Parts: sequence; C-alpha cells; structure tokens
Amino acid sequence: MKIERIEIRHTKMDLVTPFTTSMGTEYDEEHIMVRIDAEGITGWGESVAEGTPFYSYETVSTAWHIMRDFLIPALLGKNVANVGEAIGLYEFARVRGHMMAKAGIEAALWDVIAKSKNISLSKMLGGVRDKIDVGVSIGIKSSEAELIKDIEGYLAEGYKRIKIKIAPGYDLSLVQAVRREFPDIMLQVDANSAYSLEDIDLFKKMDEYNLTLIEQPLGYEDIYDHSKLQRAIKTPICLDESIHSLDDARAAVELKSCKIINIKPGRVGGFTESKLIHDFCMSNGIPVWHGGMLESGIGRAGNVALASLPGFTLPGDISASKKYYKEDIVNPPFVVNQDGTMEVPEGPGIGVEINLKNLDNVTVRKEVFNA
Ligand code: OSB
Ligand code: MG
Repeated sequence: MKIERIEIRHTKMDLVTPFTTSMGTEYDEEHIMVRIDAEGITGWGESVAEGTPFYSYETVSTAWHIMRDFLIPALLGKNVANVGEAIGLYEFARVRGHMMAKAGIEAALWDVIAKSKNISLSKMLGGVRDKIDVGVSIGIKSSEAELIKDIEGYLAEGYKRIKIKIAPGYDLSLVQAVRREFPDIMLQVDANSAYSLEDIDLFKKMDEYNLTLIEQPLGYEDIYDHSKLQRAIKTPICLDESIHSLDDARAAVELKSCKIINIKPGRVGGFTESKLIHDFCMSNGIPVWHGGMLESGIGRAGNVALASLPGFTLPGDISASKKYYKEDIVNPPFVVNQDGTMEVPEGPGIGVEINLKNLDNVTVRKEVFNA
C-alpha cells in the first residue's frame, strides 16, 4: 500500500474525575491521534504521550517532533505490504527510544493494513477471544470512605478486579481498609515508582493482604532493585514503567525481578514489540495483562484487540469509555458487560467508527503531511 497522507492531531479531553497518583493529579488528558491514508483506506492510531513528562520522559511535544521530523518523512510516499516492512524501513527503525511516538504511528499502520485485508485488528494480531476480562484503576481519593464508595460502584458495574494507586503515607492503611470492606475481591496496587528498597518492610507487610500483584514499586527504569524486593516478598511484583522492550522483559524475567508483566503498546513502541513480549512471557509462564494510559476510544480499540491474545490472562486496565470521558471520539463507545467483560470489536481494523465531530471538538492542533 502506498502511504499517501498522514495527519496528526494534538487532542485534549477533560477527564470525568481528576486522576491522582504518586506522580500528581491529571484533570485532562492530552494525546496525539494519527490518521494514515493509503489507497483510499484510512487508519487511525493514538499516541499516549501525555502533556507532562511525569509517567514517561515523552510528552505530546516530543512525540510531535519525532513524528513530524523523523517518523512521518520515513513513511510518506513509501509502498509497504505489511507493518513489519514499514517499521523496518531504515529511516524509521534508526530512531532510538520515543516508544510512544512510534506506537501511535504503528497503530495507524496496523489499522489501515487490517482494513485493506478486511479483517479485524484482533484477528490480525493473533487474538483468540471475542470478549476480554476488564478491571479498573482507581486514583488516590481524598478519603478512605470515598475510595470504598467508588470501589462499590465499580464492582456493581461488573469490573473483575480493582487496582488502587498507592503513595508513601497512603498505602498499608488503605489496603487494610479496602480488604476489611472487600475480603475476597481481586485487588492489586500500583505505586508508579514511589518507593525504594528502604521500604522493604512495608512491602513485606503487604504480603498479608492477598494482593494479586504490586505494580512498579521501585525506580521507573529499575530492574535490579526489583529483583531484590521480589526475593524478599511473596506477592508477585508486576513491572510497568521499567519494561520498554523484549530485552527489558527478558532481563526482568531472568533476574526474577517480577512474576507478572503489564503490557502497554505505547510504552514498548507498538503492537509488534507488545506481541514479542507477550510471546516470550507465554513461553516462560509469566502472566501478562494490558495496562492503560487513559486512552480515547481510538487507543482503547487497539488495546482491546491486543488483550484478546491468549497470554493476557489477568484483567486489563481497560475500562468503559464513560469511566474516563463524558463523550468518546468513537462510535460505539466502549462499555463493560455485567459479567466484567468487554466485547472485542469484530469489524475491519480497530472496528469502531471515528466520531469526527467529537474529534474536532477536542483537537487543539492539527498538521497534515502529503506524499
Ligand atoms: O501506571 O498504569 C499506570 C494512567 C496513566 C499513566 C500510568 C498509569 C495509568 C493508570 C490508568 O493506571 C489505567 C487506565 O485506566 O487507563
Ligand atoms: Mg502502572
């Protein structure tokens, strides 16, 4: 297919409720939507670089720069038969790092190529399920009572597992309070790198609360200290921030730094690398689950497709559109079934329609590149 036109949009969408983590509070989410046109077919992708460099060093501005000045020129006017050929082009492949920029472009390539073959993204990626199990990630609240009430609400909606954010001073007592109220739910915590090995006793105490996993307790690039912590506790550590590639996943598994891995295509450069990590984990008995970056429906559709692969055996951070945004930019919006599952779209590519009116309403900047 000849890549004739690429469009990027900087979007800003207000969150339904502010999202607080150990990294700060977000009131809205800025991302980049990518549109690729090739031979009359249109593909869409979302880059999850945020407005701020607090989760990752990438931001909307750095991703915009890398797309505009390197990745887009590498692809425009090229004739590619598949995604591997496109991202293998020398000018594309020689860009180091900037995984979120690459992943946004790669997602649009997957969509346009799946649509050209008239198959769903899930099928093209090797998905095996028509429904995925979903959970919810709950930010830090102003009181325990508010958190408990929120959890009750999400459980009533069907969500299969609850993840709560923790931060120093807002950790053990919170886990105890949630466990007192909900002794049997599938519960996990995410520290977003807020702790160090000096906090080892805190994590030993967490072993008593039957947590499914502890996500990214230590440094955001660390693999080594996590191996020391994992040796000292029973609860599985799950790495998020530290895993940017198959090589990182191999190092973490061989060093026994974690027992579970969170896969986010944005963090690892796209679906191709995500699949490699998934396959490696599957053959090494490491469960994976799909993380989230507060995506719009465009990114969410891709996440749902990827999460339909067989190794995704734990519920993902893939919640209903309405958990994040009043109005999504795709039709239909994503919903959660009463049994805690979400349907995998069956239509060609990402399988949802773009709501151009809503997309225009949240676009703050747009640039078009023609071959
Ligand atoms: O650490 O998993 C994380 C959101 C933004 C950045 C990092 C993280 C998150 C979430 C939300 O936990 C997951 C979601 O529901 O999209
Ligand atoms: Mg996380």
